[in-house]
Amino acid sequence: MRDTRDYDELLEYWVGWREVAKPMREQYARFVELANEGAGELGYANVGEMWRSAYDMSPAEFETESAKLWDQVKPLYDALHCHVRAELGDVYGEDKVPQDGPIPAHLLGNMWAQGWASLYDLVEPYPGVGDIDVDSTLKTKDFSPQEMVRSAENFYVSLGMPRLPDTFWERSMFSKPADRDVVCHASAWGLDGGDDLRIKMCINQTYDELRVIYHELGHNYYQGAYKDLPPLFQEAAHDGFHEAIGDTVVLSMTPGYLAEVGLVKDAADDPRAVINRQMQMALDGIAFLPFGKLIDEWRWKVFSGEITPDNYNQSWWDLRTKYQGITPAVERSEADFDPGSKFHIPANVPYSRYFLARILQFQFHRSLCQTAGHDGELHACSIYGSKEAGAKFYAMLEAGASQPWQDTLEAMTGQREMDATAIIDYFAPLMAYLEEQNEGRSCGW
Ligand code: X8Z
Ligand code: ZN
Repeated sequence: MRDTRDYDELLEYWVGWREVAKPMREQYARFVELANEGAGELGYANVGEMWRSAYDMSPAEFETESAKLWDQVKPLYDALHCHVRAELGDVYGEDKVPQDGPIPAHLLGNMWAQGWASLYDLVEPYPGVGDIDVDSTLKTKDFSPQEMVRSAENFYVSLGMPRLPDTFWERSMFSKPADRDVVCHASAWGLDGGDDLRIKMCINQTYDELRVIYHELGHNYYQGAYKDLPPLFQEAAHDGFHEAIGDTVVLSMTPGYLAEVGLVKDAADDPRAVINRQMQMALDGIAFLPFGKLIDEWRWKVFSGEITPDNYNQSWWDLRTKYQGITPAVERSEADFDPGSKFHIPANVPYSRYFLARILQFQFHRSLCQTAGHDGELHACSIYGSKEAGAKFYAMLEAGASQPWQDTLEAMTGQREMDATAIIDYFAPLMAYLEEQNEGRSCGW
């Protein structure tokens, strides 16, 4: 789906992937009953309430908090949506991509339309300006999975953090085994009280996957840092922090850093290259935000009983359209179970964490860049090699869950609240570009 631009071929993959989810429907409904029973025994009204209780505030306050963050970033998403829809209209025709409605969900270069980075070639603002094509370096230099993981480890080590233990290299799974089925969805493990760190992943030679490796190691470094705390504190400040560690490091993978470690040829000193790079990042991080928000909104309602099995699929698509402005290109019905096609639903992994992380990472980055003594615009900052930033970062990891997350956030950033101003400021150059491009277009769906 990353590579092809054939409407029908994409649709075939999109539909096929969702066939496997259909038989999950009944089992999922039963699972919801059982999980709620368990949550009830622990004193919660339902699983959704239990999940929303993990943020040192009431479940209702958490809902308000995440709605507030979404309101802050929505204008940026809407501007990106408008521009991408226009470009897709040129590629596929406005009969296929109507310019006043939601985008067909299979055209965004990703099975779930959750990250649009592979559409970059269609929307590259200034063709050819600045080399940010890490994909091609990984292929021409034929990076092995181990080398890609080593590159991520080296970043953390440059901050003064320890090397990963030998057992990490011996026991992790980096490649898809040929002889058996495995869950390929990337994960990081802190076993044996945090002494046995591993990742499990089927690594491909792409920039997307390189970023996932940096992300996973963020989990491992957290697990290694809090391992000596009492067991109840061996956790992140909240789960969004766990997801944000590696993502924060990814923000330091600037063209300057990538050139320094040989992943791109050279970093262009050109304002147009900044816009290109920001577009590449926004297709990943900004496109993701509504998706990150809606997954748990659907589950909160499922667990509370507001959404019932007879409207599982309809309510799913209502949210997908409301937040992401996308729509299925073929009719869906309650014989389908499209939520089941996304790993975290059957695996029952809470998802708000990723939404929070995509906002927190910029807050962390802003403060670490300050500590690193970065002078100039935030998007040009890489904390690579900064022992000062590394020490501050590691102190946050070592604190684990030993205090309310607001205290941890304050120690790190001086702020007690999650706040999207850092991500908005970061993307100000791209926002100006998008507004210019969207002039005269009618945005929205
Ligand atoms: O599931 C993940 C990680 C494992 S913690 C690979 N992510 C979400 C996803 O793939 O849907 C990272 C970004 C969002
Ligand atoms: Zn993760």
